[in-house]
Amino acid sequence: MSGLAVSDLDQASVDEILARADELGASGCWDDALDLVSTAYEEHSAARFVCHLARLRYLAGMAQLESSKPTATPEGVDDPLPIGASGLPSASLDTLSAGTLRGSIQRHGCVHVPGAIGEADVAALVALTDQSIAAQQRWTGAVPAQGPSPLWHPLKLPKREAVSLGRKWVAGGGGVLLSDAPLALAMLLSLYHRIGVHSLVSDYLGARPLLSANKNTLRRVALDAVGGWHQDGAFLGADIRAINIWLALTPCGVDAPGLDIVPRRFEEIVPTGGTGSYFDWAVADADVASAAGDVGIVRPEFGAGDLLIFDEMCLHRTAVEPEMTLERHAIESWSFAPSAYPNGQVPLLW
Ligand SMILES: O=C(O)CCC(=O)C(=O)O
Repeated sequence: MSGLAVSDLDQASVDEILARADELGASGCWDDALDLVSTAYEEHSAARFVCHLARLRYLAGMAQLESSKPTATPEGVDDPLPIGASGLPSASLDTLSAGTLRGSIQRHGCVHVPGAIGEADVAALVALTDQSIAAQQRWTGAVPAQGPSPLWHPLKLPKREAVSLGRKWVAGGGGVLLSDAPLALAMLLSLYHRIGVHSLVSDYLGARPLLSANKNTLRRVALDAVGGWHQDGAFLGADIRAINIWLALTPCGVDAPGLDIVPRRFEEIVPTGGTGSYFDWAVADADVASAAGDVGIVRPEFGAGDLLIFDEMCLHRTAVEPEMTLERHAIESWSFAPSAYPNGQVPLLW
């Protein structure tokens, strides 16, 4: 994906390409529509192309949900990966398969993939995160006067869906929804395609994934962040098929907020809202300690470019301590099988 270059196309030519993409979408050819607009962006850098891509992914996601047929949960489960230096099952991306991912999640709740993303891509994503946060902070609630910005352009949605995104809450926590940061979204998805994350997630879910606009976030976690223990299944609901690709963009876990994890499988949601829990969906420390038992809690030291892959049953929290001195950048990216998609989430075709 190209950056913030100035486009060589006039508005009428952009209009024409976008109209053609909308026609393709209306006739059900969503991939052709997405290809047409991403190629046009590659060639001409017009901001409206990359902004329209996010909207096309939403429309395609809705169409996919409407037509999706039940698909069985895939069954291949291999032995869990060995525990690595982080205290979690670990593998390189090219040796990780859906079977070992399943086996490791079913035993230890997650998989750590050190150094999955190279330095140049990490640096580009950190820059895009900072620029998208800055663009969002300039937001007054009005439509930007200069037209759509590829850094921050709120995805246009019906009111109920727009409200469900909780944009102000996400911004208050130092985040930007990826669906509102079209250039970062396009770059991340193209990167994940190129390095095999898309096919790993598809194999794991047994279907082409739908992202959730609510649960795909660029984050710059501040030192005063609140880290409530939780399982995402506590608010995503039961009977879903989900996977989160969490990407550390800066080193974290020692000087910057990382993640605390209970590295065991939970078949149930651990009781929430106990004494001292910050949110009603959060788990109190005492309940975490008894749920963790002998397995205990792991606070890995993540490097920039590491992935942590986990599902909705993994018990985790943002790990933050008064001694920490640095902010942390990361991207949270939840995907779901269309036939087991959670209620109330806004779909984006991946
Ligand atoms: O990045 C964080 O600190 C929190 C991430 C998280 O809770 C998640 O990805 O589900």
